[in-house]
Amino acid sequence: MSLGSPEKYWWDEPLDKDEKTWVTVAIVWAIFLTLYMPYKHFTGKQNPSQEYTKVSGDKFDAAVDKFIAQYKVGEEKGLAVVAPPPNSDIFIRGQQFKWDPILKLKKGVQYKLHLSSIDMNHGFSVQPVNFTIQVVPGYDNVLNITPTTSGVFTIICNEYCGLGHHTMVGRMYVD
Ligand SMILES: [Cu+2]
Repeated sequence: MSLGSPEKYWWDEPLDKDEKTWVTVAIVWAIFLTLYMPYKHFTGKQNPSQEYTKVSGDKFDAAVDKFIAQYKVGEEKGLAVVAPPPNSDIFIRGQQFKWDPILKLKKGVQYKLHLSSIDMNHGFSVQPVNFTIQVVPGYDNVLNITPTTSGVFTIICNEYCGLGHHTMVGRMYVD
């Protein structure tokens, strides 16, 4: 028995009707999603627009220390608790393995939040509101934020940053 030789151009055949349908569906869906992402950026409420500026780790470190010295009201778990005035520049520093300092904010008041890391990439994630920003060393993420809910919020790191990653937990108070 012989199997014979396979057809030389077995792949060079017109598309089947089902194939055509699915390829069309996939392309239409991809185009829809591509347009939906920028649309949601502007109309959705989950992604705040932000600005980046370059900043050296030393400079950011010094700015955070100054901010803490200026508005410190207490201490908790070895971290400074800071209560900045409304409409001020506020800072959170990411580093292995803490979010520093702990902020005490007021509901309905706008602040200019500066976020950076002084060692490596971290993921700034506020729970349970699920607000997430990637924090990269060398860049100051500047966000105008207005807390809309009061309570105690937990800040976790959602970018693996080393052995103590799971212990990188911060806190924020809004009242
Ligand atoms: Cu981490």
